[in-house]
Amino acid sequence: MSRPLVGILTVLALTAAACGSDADIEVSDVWGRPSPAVATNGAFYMVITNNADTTDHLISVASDACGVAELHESMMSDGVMSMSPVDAAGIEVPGGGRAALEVGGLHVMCVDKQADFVAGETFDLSLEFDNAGTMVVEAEIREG
Ligand SMILES: [Cu+2]
Repeated sequence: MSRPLVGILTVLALTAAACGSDADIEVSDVWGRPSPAVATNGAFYMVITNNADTTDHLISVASDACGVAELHESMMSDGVMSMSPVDAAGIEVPGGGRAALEVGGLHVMCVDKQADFVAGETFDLSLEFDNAGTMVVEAEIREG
C-alpha cells in the first residue's frame, strides 16, 4: 500500500475512534446558564455516560472561562439550598452507567468567571477522568 494512502486511512481510523459511540466515556448536553461577567460564579451541567465495565471518576475540570473550576454538589437541608465540593475521589460514573450533573445537584462550579456568559456562547471545558484521561468538551450557554 502506498504511503499517502496509509496516512489517510490512519487519519480516518483516528477520526472514527474520536467520533464513535464506543468510546468509554461520552459527555453530552454540556451547558451553563447565562450570567454577566460581574456575577462572580457560574455553573456547568452535563451528562456523563460510561460505556466501560469499570467505574470511572471525573476528578477535575479546568476552563479558561473560570479562574478555578470545582466539582460541587448542591443539597437541600431544612429548606435551605447549600453546596459543597465533592470529596477528593471526584464524581463517580459507574461502569455501564451514567452521572448527571444537573441544576440542584452535582455541578461544575465556575469560580471567578473570566467572561460574560451570553446565550449562544460556547466555552471549552477540560475534563480529567481517573481512567479515561483528559477530554475537552464544549459547553453551551443557554437558558436551560
Ligand atoms: Cu457550586
